Amino acid sequence: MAYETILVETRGRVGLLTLNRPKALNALNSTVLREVVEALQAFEADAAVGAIVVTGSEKAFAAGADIREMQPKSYIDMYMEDFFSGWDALGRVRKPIIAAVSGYALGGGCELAMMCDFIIASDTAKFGQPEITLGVMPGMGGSQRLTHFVGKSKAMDMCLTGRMMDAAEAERSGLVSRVVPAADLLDEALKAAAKIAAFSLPAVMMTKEAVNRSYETTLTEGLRFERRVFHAMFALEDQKEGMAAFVDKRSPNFRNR
Ligand code: CO8
Repeated sequence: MAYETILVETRGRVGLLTLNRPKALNALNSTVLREVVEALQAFEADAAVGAIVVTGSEKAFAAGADIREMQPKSYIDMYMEDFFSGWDALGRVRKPIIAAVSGYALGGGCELAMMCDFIIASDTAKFGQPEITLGVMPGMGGSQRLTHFVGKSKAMDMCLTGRMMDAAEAERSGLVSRVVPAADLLDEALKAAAKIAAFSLPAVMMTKEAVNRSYETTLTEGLRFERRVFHAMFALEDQKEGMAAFVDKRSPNFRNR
């Protein structure tokens, strides 16, 4: 499938999606949205893919929603189109998605990274929600997800001043899981994804679902959900294999991948 604004390939069992609108620093317009969602749904449906990496260029993961596309729109345009609600489709992808972020991840770019399951950043990464400088506010989850990641004080600081956060601060604040040298970013992200993709896919998907549940519910309900899913995993062939392999002191050979 040929896309206009993204590149898509598979490396072993990892699906790799690269945002590719270099002239606009990967600004997210409607075409990017349609293509990203289509490509992720294709990875989701492909039994040969066990994990996904989303990345951009060295200079920009994505510099935000496309300001030129949004500029002429009226309230009624935004409302009737339910502008950018299409990005909600990312939340329905059940396979794990790693964001590999180098350079600018601003506005919608930061929000796209936060929609992924975790973020590996290069030491050149810069995160920010600069919408306030444009007379608006985050509209793809930034005011909510950033607050969950970094807490109220830092989220307020980022959203109200529009300042950028460098990679070291992003790691300190819990926005990213690890920071690696820029030259190693893609390799490290692919390595992490390949590791995940070698595990039992149903176990991986259930784990993702359980961690995400913690954002949506109370501790008591979350713990109940975790226990139910944990019990259900004893119906998996891969549980038998994983535990037998440990006891036999050999590597597991997971079937459900
Ligand atoms: N949209 C459109 N074009 C962009 C964007 C963008 N977000 N960012 C960069 N570009 C374009 C520039 O216009 C420029 O194009 P051209 O060469 O044709 O003039 C090209 O990319 C290169 O950019 P610069 O020359 O500005 O590159 P610099 O290295 O000088 O600066 C920056 C890089 C600092 C990243 C700068 O480009 C910048 O500040 N960009 C805008 C960042 C921003 O404000 N992002 C937030 C956008 S708003 C948003 O994301 C809201 C999300 C919620 C929407 C959901 C609604 C429901």
